[in-house]
Amino acid sequence: AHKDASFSSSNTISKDMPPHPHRLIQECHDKVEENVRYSFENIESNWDLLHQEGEMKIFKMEQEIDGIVLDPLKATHTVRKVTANEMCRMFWDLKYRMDWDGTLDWCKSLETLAPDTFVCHQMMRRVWPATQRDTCFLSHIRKLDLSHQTQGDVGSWIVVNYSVDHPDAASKCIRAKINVCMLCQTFLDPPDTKLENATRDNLVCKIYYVAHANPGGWVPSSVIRAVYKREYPKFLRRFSGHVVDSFKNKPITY
Ligand code: 6CM
Repeated sequence: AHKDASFSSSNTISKDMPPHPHRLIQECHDKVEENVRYSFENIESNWDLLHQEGEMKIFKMEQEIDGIVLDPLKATHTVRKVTANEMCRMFWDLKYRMDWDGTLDWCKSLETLAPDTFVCHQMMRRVWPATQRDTCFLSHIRKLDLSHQTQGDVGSWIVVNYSVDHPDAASKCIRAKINVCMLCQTFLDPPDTKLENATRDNLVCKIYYVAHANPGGWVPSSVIRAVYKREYPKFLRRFSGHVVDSFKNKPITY
């Protein structure tokens, strides 16, 4: 029921909460469309299971260009007691970032383009023996309308983080390039629960996370693959645990 080859930004934009206009809105539409497609693409034989833990599954596809590791990464996870909105909001909103992202020295917003879109500059922690990396990316959150293709979905949200240039993002280290997305869908368990009667115990959030990263320069492939193998499961575990803890006594937001 999840598969549909005919996504376009016009048929996934939520009618009740369309995105705010700004100078990079078309690029945001394109990245949303591309990442919705990546999220729902089938895992074929060219993907390897990197890690499995409960309902969390992380796959990678080995890919190198000129000796630089580009391994795309795809993860799916199911987390209970939270909604897609809560997951995506915590992933997007910079004020929570340092509470869950252990790979960073710092992060800051360089420019707010709209209430749902800003330019983020982040410094990654240095990983020995590689040179330190930073990233500068547009971060955009939006409500999706996937009701036409997923039965039982009571609210879908997406965050896309994709690299952009910005005059205020000067840096002395190496700039990594990213195209990352977190897409979440809320379901109710049991499925016939009335939305207005649902409690946190009825919430099931399905997560699709896709990361394309270019380290921006050579790093020994064994080092970068070891970092990914350690850090992506840690991130998904820590992030989802943090969202569950943060919202446990709060009213539900779809
Ligand atoms: O998605 C994650 N975090 C977001 C908020 O911070 C944001 C960041 C994405 C960065 C993705 C990883 C880029 C890796 C670039 C190459 C670095 C090479 C370092 C040298 C190592 C030897 O979307 C969670 C990110 C979890 C990262 C593992």
